[in-house]
Amino acid sequence: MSKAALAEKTALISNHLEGLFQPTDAFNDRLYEAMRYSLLAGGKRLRPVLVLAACEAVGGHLDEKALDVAAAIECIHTYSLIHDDLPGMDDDDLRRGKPTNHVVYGVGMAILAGDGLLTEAFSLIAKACGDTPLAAAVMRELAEGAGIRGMVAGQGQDLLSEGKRIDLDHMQWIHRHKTGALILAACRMGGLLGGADEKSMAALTGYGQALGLAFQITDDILDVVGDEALMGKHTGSDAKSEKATYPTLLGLDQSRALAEEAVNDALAALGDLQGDGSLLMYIASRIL
Ligand code: GRG
Repeated sequence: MSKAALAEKTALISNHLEGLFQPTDAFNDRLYEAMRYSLLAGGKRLRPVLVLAACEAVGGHLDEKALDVAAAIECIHTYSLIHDDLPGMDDDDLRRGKPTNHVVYGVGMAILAGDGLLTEAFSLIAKACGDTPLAAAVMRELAEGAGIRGMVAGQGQDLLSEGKRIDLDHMQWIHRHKTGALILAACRMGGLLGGADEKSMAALTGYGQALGLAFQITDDILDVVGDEALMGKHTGSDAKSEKATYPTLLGLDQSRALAEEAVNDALAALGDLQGDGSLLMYIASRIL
Protein backbone atom coordinates (compact mmCIF):
# COMPACT_ATOMS: atom_id res chain seq x y z
CA MET A 1 0.00 0.00 0.00
CA SER A 2 2.64 2.53 1.10
CA LYS A 3 5.05 1.06 -1.42
CA ALA A 4 2.56 1.82 -4.18
CA ALA A 5 1.90 5.29 -2.74
CA LEU A 6 5.63 6.04 -2.77
CA ALA A 7 5.95 4.83 -6.38
CA GLU A 8 2.92 6.94 -7.32
CA LYS A 9 4.38 10.12 -5.78
CA THR A 10 7.78 9.49 -7.35
CA ALA A 11 6.17 9.06 -10.78
CA LEU A 12 4.01 12.16 -10.29
CA ILE A 13 7.02 14.32 -9.53
CA SER A 14 9.20 12.78 -12.24
CA ASN A 15 6.50 13.48 -14.86
CA HIS A 16 6.14 17.01 -13.62
CA LEU A 17 9.89 17.62 -13.78
CA GLU A 18 9.95 16.27 -17.35
CA GLY A 19 7.74 19.15 -18.44
CA LEU A 20 10.01 21.88 -17.02
CA PHE A 21 12.61 23.95 -18.81
CA GLN A 22 11.74 23.10 -22.39
CA PRO A 23 13.94 25.34 -24.53
CA THR A 24 12.00 28.23 -26.03
CA ASP A 25 14.56 29.47 -28.54
CA ALA A 26 17.97 28.71 -29.99
CA PHE A 27 19.75 31.06 -27.59
CA ASN A 28 18.74 29.29 -24.40
CA ASP A 29 18.55 25.69 -25.52
CA ARG A 30 22.05 24.74 -24.29
CA LEU A 31 21.42 26.25 -20.83
CA TYR A 32 18.05 24.52 -20.51
CA GLU A 33 19.60 21.27 -21.73
CA ALA A 34 22.28 21.53 -19.04
CA MET A 35 19.60 22.14 -16.38
CA ARG A 36 17.48 19.23 -17.62
CA TYR A 37 20.52 16.95 -17.88
CA SER A 38 21.00 16.95 -14.13
CA LEU A 39 17.35 17.42 -13.13
CA LEU A 40 16.33 14.32 -15.06
CA ALA A 41 19.38 12.18 -14.31
CA GLY A 42 17.54 9.71 -12.09
CA GLY A 43 17.60 10.92 -8.50
CA LYS A 44 15.45 9.28 -5.83
CA ARG A 45 13.23 12.38 -5.54
CA LEU A 46 13.28 12.10 -1.74
CA ARG A 47 12.72 15.80 -1.05
CA PRO A 48 9.80 16.41 -3.43
CA VAL A 49 8.20 13.15 -2.35
CA LEU A 50 8.45 14.38 1.25
CA VAL A 51 6.70 17.61 0.23
CA LEU A 52 3.84 15.64 -1.34
CA ALA A 53 3.64 13.08 1.46
CA ALA A 54 3.60 15.74 4.19
CA CYS A 55 1.01 17.77 2.28
CA GLU A 56 -1.29 14.77 1.87
CA ALA A 57 -0.68 13.57 5.42
CA VAL A 58 -2.33 16.70 6.82
CA GLY A 59 -5.22 16.65 4.36
CA GLY A 60 -3.82 18.66 1.43
CA HIS A 61 -4.36 17.84 -2.23
CA LEU A 62 -1.68 16.89 -4.73
CA ASP A 63 -2.70 19.50 -7.25
CA GLU A 64 -0.60 21.51 -9.72
CA LYS A 65 0.44 23.89 -6.95
CA ALA A 66 1.78 21.08 -4.76
CA LEU A 67 3.64 19.58 -7.72
CA ASP A 68 5.27 22.93 -8.56
CA VAL A 69 6.38 23.43 -4.96
CA ALA A 70 7.71 19.84 -4.86
CA ALA A 71 9.54 20.46 -8.16
CA ALA A 72 11.03 23.64 -6.70
CA ILE A 73 12.83 21.78 -3.92
CA GLU A 74 14.18 19.22 -6.40
CA CYS A 75 15.55 22.13 -8.47
CA ILE A 76 17.39 23.37 -5.38
CA HIS A 77 18.69 19.89 -4.61
CA THR A 78 19.88 19.46 -8.21
CA TYR A 79 21.63 22.83 -8.23
CA SER A 80 23.43 21.89 -5.02
CA LEU A 81 24.68 18.65 -6.56
CA ILE A 82 25.87 20.37 -9.75
CA HIS A 83 27.80 22.96 -7.75
CA ASP A 84 29.06 20.39 -5.25
CA ASP A 85 30.62 18.40 -8.11
CA LEU A 86 32.52 21.41 -9.52
CA PRO A 87 36.34 21.51 -9.53
CA GLY A 88 36.30 24.24 -6.86
CA MET A 89 34.27 22.03 -4.54
CA ASP A 90 34.33 18.22 -4.57
CA ASP A 91 35.64 17.94 -8.13
CA ASP A 92 33.71 14.82 -9.10
CA ASP A 93 33.49 13.40 -12.62
CA LEU A 94 30.58 11.09 -11.97
CA ARG A 95 27.18 11.54 -10.33
CA ARG A 96 24.49 8.85 -10.36
CA GLY A 97 26.76 6.85 -12.67
CA LYS A 98 26.80 9.59 -15.33
CA PRO A 99 29.37 12.28 -16.18
CA THR A 100 28.81 15.32 -14.00
CA ASN A 101 27.29 18.48 -15.42
CA HIS A 102 30.58 20.36 -15.82
CA VAL A 103 32.20 17.38 -17.54
CA VAL A 104 29.49 17.48 -20.20
CA TYR A 105 28.77 21.22 -20.47
CA GLY A 106 31.90 22.87 -19.07
CA VAL A 107 32.42 24.61 -15.73
CA GLY A 108 30.86 27.92 -16.76
CA MET A 109 27.64 26.36 -18.04
CA ALA A 110 27.44 24.07 -15.00
CA ILE A 111 27.62 27.10 -12.70
CA LEU A 112 24.88 28.76 -14.73
CA ALA A 113 22.73 25.62 -14.85
CA GLY A 114 22.90 25.55 -11.04
CA ASP A 115 22.16 29.27 -10.82
CA GLY A 116 19.22 28.82 -13.18
CA LEU A 117 17.76 25.98 -11.15
CA LEU A 118 18.19 27.89 -7.89
CA THR A 119 16.42 30.95 -9.23
CA GLU A 120 13.67 29.01 -10.97
CA ALA A 121 12.80 27.26 -7.72
CA PHE A 122 11.52 30.52 -6.29
CA SER A 123 9.87 31.47 -9.56
CA LEU A 124 7.99 28.15 -9.59
CA ILE A 125 6.66 28.81 -6.11
CA ALA A 126 5.74 32.38 -6.98
CA LYS A 127 3.82 31.22 -10.05
CA ALA A 128 2.16 28.32 -8.25
CA CYS A 129 1.08 30.16 -5.10
CA GLY A 130 0.51 33.63 -6.54
CA ASP A 131 0.37 36.71 -4.37
CA THR A 132 -0.57 34.90 -1.16
CA PRO A 133 0.74 34.52 2.40
CA LEU A 134 1.30 30.83 1.54
CA ALA A 135 3.79 31.82 -1.20
CA ALA A 136 5.79 33.90 1.24
CA ALA A 137 5.74 31.17 3.91
CA VAL A 138 6.82 28.43 1.50
CA MET A 139 9.58 30.58 -0.02
CA ARG A 140 10.84 31.52 3.41
CA GLU A 141 10.95 27.87 4.44
CA LEU A 142 12.90 26.97 1.31
CA ALA A 143 15.32 29.87 1.71
CA GLU A 144 15.96 28.90 5.35
CA GLY A 145 16.70 25.30 4.37
CA ALA A 146 18.74 26.05 1.28
CA GLY A 147 20.59 29.24 2.14
CA ILE A 148 23.04 30.70 4.60
CA ARG A 149 21.23 29.36 7.65
CA GLY A 150 20.91 25.91 6.04
CA MET A 151 22.56 24.03 3.21
CA VAL A 152 24.94 26.77 2.04
CA ALA A 153 26.16 27.24 5.62
CA GLY A 154 26.79 23.50 5.91
CA GLN A 155 28.63 23.39 2.61
CA GLY A 156 30.75 26.36 3.66
CA GLN A 157 31.74 24.72 6.91
CA ASP A 158 32.40 21.47 5.07
CA LEU A 159 34.81 23.25 2.72
CA LEU A 160 36.57 25.01 5.58
CA SER A 161 37.06 21.82 7.54
CA GLU A 162 38.55 19.88 4.63
CA GLY A 163 41.72 18.05 5.62
CA LYS A 164 41.21 18.94 9.30
CA ARG A 165 40.32 16.64 12.15
CA ILE A 166 36.83 17.47 13.33
CA ASP A 167 34.87 16.03 16.25
CA LEU A 168 31.40 14.51 16.25
CA ASP A 169 29.67 17.77 17.24
CA HIS A 170 31.29 19.64 14.39
CA MET A 171 30.46 16.92 11.87
CA GLN A 172 26.85 16.80 13.05
CA TRP A 173 26.57 20.57 12.68
CA ILE A 174 27.79 20.26 9.09
CA HIS A 175 25.36 17.45 8.29
CA ARG A 176 22.42 19.12 10.00
CA HIS A 177 22.92 22.15 7.77
CA LYS A 178 24.31 20.69 4.56
CA THR A 179 21.85 17.80 4.22
CA GLY A 180 19.34 17.94 7.07
CA ALA A 181 18.08 21.48 6.57
CA LEU A 182 16.65 20.84 3.08
CA ILE A 183 15.01 17.58 4.18
CA LEU A 184 13.44 19.44 7.10
CA ALA A 185 12.31 22.22 4.75
CA ALA A 186 10.65 19.64 2.47
CA CYS A 187 8.56 18.30 5.35
CA ARG A 188 7.58 21.76 6.58
CA MET A 189 6.79 23.03 3.06
CA GLY A 190 4.45 20.07 2.61
CA GLY A 191 2.84 20.90 5.93
CA LEU A 192 2.32 24.51 4.91
CA LEU A 193 0.80 23.46 1.57
CA GLY A 194 -1.57 21.06 3.27
CA GLY A 195 -2.65 23.66 5.84
CA ALA A 196 -1.15 21.88 8.84
CA ASP A 197 -2.09 23.19 12.26
CA GLU A 198 0.56 24.04 14.86
CA LYS A 199 0.62 20.54 16.35
CA SER A 200 1.09 18.89 12.97
CA MET A 201 3.80 21.38 11.98
CA ALA A 202 5.65 20.50 15.18
CA ALA A 203 5.26 16.80 14.37
CA LEU A 204 6.55 17.33 10.82
CA THR A 205 9.46 19.36 12.17
CA GLY A 206 10.48 16.61 14.59
CA TYR A 207 10.07 14.03 11.85
CA GLY A 208 12.11 16.06 9.33
CA GLN A 209 14.95 16.67 11.75
CA ALA A 210 15.24 13.02 12.74
CA LEU A 211 14.84 11.82 9.15
CA GLY A 212 17.64 14.11 7.96
CA LEU A 213 19.94 12.67 10.58
CA ALA A 214 18.99 9.07 9.73
CA PHE A 215 19.51 9.83 6.03
CA GLN A 216 22.98 11.21 6.54
CA ILE A 217 24.16 8.41 8.84
CA THR A 218 22.84 5.80 6.40
CA ASP A 219 24.47 7.60 3.46
CA ASP A 220 27.79 7.48 5.33
CA ILE A 221 27.32 3.79 6.17
CA LEU A 222 26.50 2.93 2.56
CA ASP A 223 29.67 4.64 1.41
CA VAL A 224 31.48 1.98 3.45
CA VAL A 225 29.36 -1.13 2.96
CA GLY A 226 27.65 -0.60 -0.41
CA ASP A 227 24.29 -0.24 -1.93
CA GLU A 228 21.20 -1.66 -0.26
CA ALA A 229 18.88 0.74 1.53
CA LEU A 230 18.14 4.47 1.10
CA MET A 231 14.92 3.80 -0.77
CA GLY A 232 16.71 1.16 -2.83
CA LYS A 233 19.05 3.49 -4.66
CA HIS A 234 22.31 4.66 -3.20
CA THR A 235 24.13 6.57 -5.88
CA GLY A 236 27.34 7.27 -4.01
CA SER A 237 28.43 10.51 -2.47
CA ASP A 238 31.50 12.22 -1.23
CA ALA A 239 33.28 9.26 0.32
CA LYS A 240 36.54 11.15 0.33
CA SER A 241 38.81 9.18 2.60
CA GLU A 242 40.01 12.23 4.54
CA LYS A 243 36.47 13.25 5.50
CA ALA A 244 35.01 12.63 8.92
CA THR A 245 31.93 10.41 8.66
CA TYR A 246 29.78 8.58 11.20
CA PRO A 247 31.59 5.27 10.55
CA THR A 248 35.05 6.85 10.78
CA LEU A 249 34.21 8.64 14.04
CA LEU A 250 31.95 6.05 15.68
CA GLY A 251 32.50 2.74 13.88
CA LEU A 252 29.87 0.86 11.86
CA ASP A 253 27.96 -0.75 14.70
CA GLN A 254 27.44 2.45 16.64
CA SER A 255 26.55 4.28 13.43
CA ARG A 256 23.90 1.68 12.62
CA ALA A 257 22.48 1.96 16.14
CA LEU A 258 22.35 5.75 15.83
CA ALA A 259 20.59 5.55 12.45
CA GLU A 260 18.02 3.18 13.91
CA GLU A 261 17.48 5.49 16.86
CA ALA A 262 16.98 8.44 14.49
CA VAL A 263 14.39 6.52 12.46
CA ASN A 264 12.57 5.62 15.66
CA ASP A 265 12.63 9.29 16.66
CA ALA A 266 11.16 10.21 13.27
CA LEU A 267 8.36 7.68 13.70
CA ALA A 268 7.70 8.82 17.27
CA ALA A 269 7.46 12.45 16.17
CA LEU A 270 4.58 11.52 13.88
CA GLY A 271 2.57 10.48 16.93
CA ASP A 272 1.31 14.07 17.23
CA LEU A 273 0.37 14.42 13.55
CA GLN A 274 -3.27 15.29 12.99
CA GLY A 275 -3.78 13.15 9.90
CA ASP A 276 -2.49 10.04 8.16
CA GLY A 277 1.27 9.68 8.46
CA SER A 278 1.51 6.20 6.97
CA LEU A 279 3.51 7.18 3.85
CA LEU A 280 5.85 9.33 5.94
CA MET A 281 6.37 6.32 8.23
CA TYR A 282 7.09 4.09 5.27
CA ILE A 283 9.67 6.55 3.90
CA ALA A 284 11.42 6.64 7.29
CA SER A 285 11.51 2.85 7.42
CA ARG A 286 13.05 2.74 3.92
CA ILE A 287 15.93 4.97 4.96
CA LEU A 288 17.59 2.12 6.88
C1 GRG B 1 26.89 23.46 -3.38
C2 GRG B 1 25.57 24.99 -1.87
C3 GRG B 1 26.01 23.65 -2.22
C4 GRG B 1 25.60 22.63 -1.48
C5 GRG B 1 25.89 21.23 -1.74
C6 GRG B 1 23.84 18.46 -0.69
C7 GRG B 1 25.17 19.01 -0.91
C8 GRG B 1 25.37 20.43 -0.58
C9 GRG B 1 26.17 18.29 -1.41
C10 GRG B 1 26.05 16.88 -1.73
C11 GRG B 1 27.08 16.15 -0.98
C12 GRG B 1 26.52 14.88 -0.52
C13 GRG B 1 26.58 13.81 -1.51
C14 GRG B 1 26.03 14.76 0.71
C15 GRG B 1 25.55 13.48 1.24
C16 GRG B 1 24.07 13.35 1.35
C17 GRG B 1 23.39 13.70 0.10
C18 GRG B 1 22.80 15.04 0.04
C19 GRG B 1 23.29 12.83 -0.88
C20 GRG B 1 22.62 13.12 -2.16
O1 GRG B 1 21.22 13.16 -1.98
P1 GRG B 1 20.30 12.02 -2.55
O2 GRG B 1 20.82 10.69 -2.11
O3 GRG B 1 20.60 12.21 -4.09
O4 GRG B 1 18.89 12.32 -2.23
P2 GRG B 1 19.77 11.72 -5.36
O5 GRG B 1 20.84 11.32 -6.36
O6 GRG B 1 18.89 10.57 -5.01
O7 GRG B 1 19.00 12.91 -5.79
